[in-house]
Amino acid sequence: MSENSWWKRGIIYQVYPRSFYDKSGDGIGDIPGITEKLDYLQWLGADALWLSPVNTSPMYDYGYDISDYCDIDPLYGTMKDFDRLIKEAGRRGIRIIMDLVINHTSHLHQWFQESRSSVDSEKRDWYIWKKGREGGPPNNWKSSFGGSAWEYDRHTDEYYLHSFLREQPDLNWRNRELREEVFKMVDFWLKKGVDGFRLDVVNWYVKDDKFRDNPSLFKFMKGNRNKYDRNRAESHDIVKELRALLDLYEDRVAVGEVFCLPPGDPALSASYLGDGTDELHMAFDFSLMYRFWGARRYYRVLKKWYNLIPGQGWPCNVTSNHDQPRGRSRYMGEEGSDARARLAAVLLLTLPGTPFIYYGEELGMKNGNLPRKDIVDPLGKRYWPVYKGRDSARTPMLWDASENAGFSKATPWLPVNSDYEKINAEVQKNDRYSILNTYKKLIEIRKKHSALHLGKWKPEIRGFHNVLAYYRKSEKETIFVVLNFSSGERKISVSNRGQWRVLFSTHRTSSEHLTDLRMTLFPYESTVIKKIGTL
Ligand code: ISL
Repeated sequence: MSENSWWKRGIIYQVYPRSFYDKSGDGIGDIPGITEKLDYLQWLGADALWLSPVNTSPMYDYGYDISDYCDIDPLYGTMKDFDRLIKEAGRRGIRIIMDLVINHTSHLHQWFQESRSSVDSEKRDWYIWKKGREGGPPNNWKSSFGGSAWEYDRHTDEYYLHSFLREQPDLNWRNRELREEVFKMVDFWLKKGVDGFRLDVVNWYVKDDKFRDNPSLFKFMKGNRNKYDRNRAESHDIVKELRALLDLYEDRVAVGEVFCLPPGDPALSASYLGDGTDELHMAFDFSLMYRFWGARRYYRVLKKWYNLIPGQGWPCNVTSNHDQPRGRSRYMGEEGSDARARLAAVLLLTLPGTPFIYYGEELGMKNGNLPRKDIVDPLGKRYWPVYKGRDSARTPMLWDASENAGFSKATPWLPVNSDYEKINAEVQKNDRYSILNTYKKLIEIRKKHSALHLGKWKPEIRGFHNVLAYYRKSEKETIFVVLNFSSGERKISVSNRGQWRVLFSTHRTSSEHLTDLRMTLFPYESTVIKKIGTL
């Protein structure tokens, strides 16, 4: 792992395949559709695509329930289509990262079918089976998607564990044979040339071997609520083994989804980086995603996060994904939302750590506004209207102003956002000041300047009066980033005499030179400037 690893310099773009581009004309995005849009992704500057699952699946959880790890779901195409995607992406310098969903499989996976068939099945122990307790489930563990985590199976009079839907039985990671089989599958994809994996709920793999009840008292205290069904120390051993496998290949990457309740626990996320060389290359921390808008709040979260990253470890940053409301809608305040989306882009792309961009985020795409009848996410169906589920963040990518936003010739699986005539890639490509061009420009600048992708982070204004400012410094360069989170003007005065040139700004032109960092910031201004000489 060198300073120069591609994933340290680069930008990773998350594609939700169902919603990206429909080539086959059935209303559902597909792999040939992704291949078709590679030129756009290259133009934007994506270095890698993380694909949400494309493996065979009955789609109870839209692909996060896999029934065949070594094949592609026919809805998305064929293995040949996938091979072609890798090849075509490679030609454009774009790598492919797959979603590795190995906490659980689909209930239709052959392994589970066998496991369920009899208590004597060779694969019985590949899943987690237990006898009931006092006429009920074995313990008090809850499914993250509602109800008990145990499903009674009449056939053998035992319960199986499912941390999510009952159609997603949890694998038993304590079983050596199962482990080996999963690693073989991982190796299969590595040999095929995928550049890495995003590990779904990596901190949930191993469960308590005594199946103790989770504490019900103080259950809302961090870590306590899921004391026995998640975050067990043994999950780290599995991550280490996976890392060792990846290290047999050149420059492959593993990024883990570390999910806990309440969400965002930087210490837990950072713990999955091990000593920085022996576990994950990167781990998501969802703290930024769950904070309300504000410079001080963001500063605190970031400071904590960076302090926890081990010496040789590497952070990453994420502000949107397929499980949460879109950043643009979360930042709130209609009047300021465009400006806030821009500021969020500058923040994401000037911070230390690999930026992850969720498809459509680069357009400032908003949440879809879906009526009950259009909801398909099992979570939305179950909890409507208290929680409407995740569909609103998964509506089709907005390509242009034509029918269905250019996503598909058929009726899309989720309705297209109603503002698609204004917010779409084509319109924004032609507008120098669009959010899309903001992303493109910032990505370009980040890659060009070592200070931005490799440099140290030195906070200068720590969120007071809603302004955040920091230096990024490498041996060769000093860059200053200033972000005004407020809707009012703000004056800053930082003493650093020298000649500064504007690299990017929401309000200033690149011909503007400054001799000091005394500025009156416009509402929501974000500016990136580089030191070009001393006075
Ligand atoms: O989506 C959530 C609620 O809004 C989260 O609790 C989510 O369950 C958690 O982030 C784990 O997510 C991952 O695993 C799930 C899958 O449904 C999600 O899409 C995936 O990102 C089960 O595989």
